[in-house]
Amino acid sequence: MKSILVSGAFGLVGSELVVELQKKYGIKNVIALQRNKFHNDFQGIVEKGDVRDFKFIEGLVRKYNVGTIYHLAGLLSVGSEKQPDLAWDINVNGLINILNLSRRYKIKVFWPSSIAAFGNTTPKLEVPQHTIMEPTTIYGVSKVTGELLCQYYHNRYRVDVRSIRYPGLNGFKADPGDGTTEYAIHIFYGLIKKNSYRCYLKPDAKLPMMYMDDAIRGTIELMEASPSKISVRTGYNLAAISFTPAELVAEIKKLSPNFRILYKPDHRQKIAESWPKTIDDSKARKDWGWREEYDLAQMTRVLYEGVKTKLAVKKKNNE
Ligand code: AKB
Repeated sequence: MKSILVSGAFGLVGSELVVELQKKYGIKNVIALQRNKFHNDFQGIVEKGDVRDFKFIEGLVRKYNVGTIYHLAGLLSVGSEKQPDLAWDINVNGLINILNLSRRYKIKVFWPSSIAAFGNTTPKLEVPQHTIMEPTTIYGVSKVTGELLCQYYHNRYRVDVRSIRYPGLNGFKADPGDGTTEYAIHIFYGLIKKNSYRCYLKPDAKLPMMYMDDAIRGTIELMEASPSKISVRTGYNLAAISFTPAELVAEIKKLSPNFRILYKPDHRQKIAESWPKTIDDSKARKDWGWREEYDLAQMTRVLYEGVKTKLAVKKKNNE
């Protein structure tokens, strides 16, 4: 079979996606690409390089006979606001390189969009698939641009590119990135380390979220769906659970009743306020059968156990 290249392979999504792809397609058929951060215990093929370097990525495509790219490399919302030029360069120019390679070598592509593509003028509740998209962050601007590029490359060059507007994704295998929804992962580190957390969002900041296993399964299902089922070439709305920090804290308190939370909203609250609270994902459900499995209580339990085990292993290794 042709091989699968994953950029951003050791990021929050990549760390879990690569393992699932290896299980499904074989360890020899998955190439993990990362710009700088490496996991020493990684089992599999790994390449170090930058998605902005067209010649380098083209070299990988030829060397490994790549047929599919999961192009995950990119900066998140908060990190992008710190370095808008870099965010544009990586998020947009990196994607253009991947799309041009896909056009030339007939590669199938997955690229993640985000709820950050929405903005203050988007309806807050049950956001439809087609709606107003006027994001306020450079990250959101790069996501709307990316979605339109994907649709353009599909319409003009028949590139088989597929995308999801990811909600906040919560997993424990990789360290959380520099995003806004990531409080919902950081809170578990606070819980395990000191039974407390200082939250940078208000208690009622409701956001669309999803447990990582659902996101990984949904991503692979989208990529495996027959092209005849794909009617959206921008980014599919995908929903699972929407919750506020206060609702998450209530779940955490069922596991650790003395958990303490301090709310100190900062600039990230404004970003959260510009995003919707709930998403209408009926198109993804109808087109390719999307269904989430984890609710808030299940997600809270697995994140609690996962982060607890991870930190215990880390501590043991440092002793
Ligand atoms: C972020 O908060 O920046 C990301 C996202 C919703 O895309 N988690």
